[in-house]
Amino acid sequence: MQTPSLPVRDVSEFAADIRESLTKSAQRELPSKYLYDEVGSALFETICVLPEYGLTRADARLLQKHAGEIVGRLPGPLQVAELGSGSGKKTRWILEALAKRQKTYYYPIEISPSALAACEKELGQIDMVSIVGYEQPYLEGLRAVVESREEKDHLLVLFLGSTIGNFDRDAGEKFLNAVRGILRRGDALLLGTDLEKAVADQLLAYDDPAGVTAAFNLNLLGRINRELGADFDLSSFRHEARWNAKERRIEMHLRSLQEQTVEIPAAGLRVRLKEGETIWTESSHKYKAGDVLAMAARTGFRCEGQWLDEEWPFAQNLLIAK
Ligand code: AVJ
Repeated sequence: MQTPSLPVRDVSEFAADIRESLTKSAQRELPSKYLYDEVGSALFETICVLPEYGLTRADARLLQKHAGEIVGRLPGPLQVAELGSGSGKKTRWILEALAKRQKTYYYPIEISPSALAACEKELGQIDMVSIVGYEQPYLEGLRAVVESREEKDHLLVLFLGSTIGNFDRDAGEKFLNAVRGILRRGDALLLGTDLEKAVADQLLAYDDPAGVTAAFNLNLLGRINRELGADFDLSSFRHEARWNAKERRIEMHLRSLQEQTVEIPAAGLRVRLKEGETIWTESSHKYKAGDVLAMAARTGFRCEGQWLDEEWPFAQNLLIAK
């Protein structure tokens, strides 16, 4: 049986989210999770190889270097779930380290069907590893994984790439709390966090000279055009990256270059944008190594290990549910 690539339920949820965020009065917004359609996911993969964007390479380096030690600190038999699998490339190091000692189940949890497919393709051939993908939001997927596990199994949850940085700080903490609530005592969470660095470097990472990040950001409007029948003129917007010093985060915005009206039929919406007004599309919070430890302690975890990259400030944090 063929499943439709875009179930009706998703279109209306997408439309409702766009409607709510785009009509906020003080500052219009769009939810960053919608950046990753097929085009957005491909552009993000390109961002990850840009010299200015060191985050993904730092994340991968740490995993490559320390995967043996990380899994060695955890009791078996161990199953692996991942929140937002992305392409799955970095996860290979963990799965290969684990496959040396046991047969391993890997459960990527990912709302983007194209990312899930890429991940299954990338990791499908590892000996001793079986993949079962969950096309669901993070917490729902994690609940489903936990319900299906056997009594003897321990769980390692991967939340890599500093995806947590997309949450506002208190929402991020709430999210860790919710993850903890789903886990059993002794289960583990491997959390990747991008650390604060020189502001100029951070800005360049989100506003690269080749314009890949600009295209990634603008594609969100293209996606709304394609899926909700909207008429955004992408050339009437400009990508902008800002460092918000108070909140210690990079913000991506799309600035309207002129006064304009946009129709979004499937959301039943007409939006009037002023010249110079921005739509806020993403936040990437940056951390200090100590922030993560404090956050872990407040959300029911203890830190079993923290590994820092030497080239690009980034931390891999191994947290154990208390
Ligand atoms: C995948 C959320 C970690 O915030 O750095 C990259 C996404 N946005 N360039 C990030 C992103 C612009 C990325 N995360």
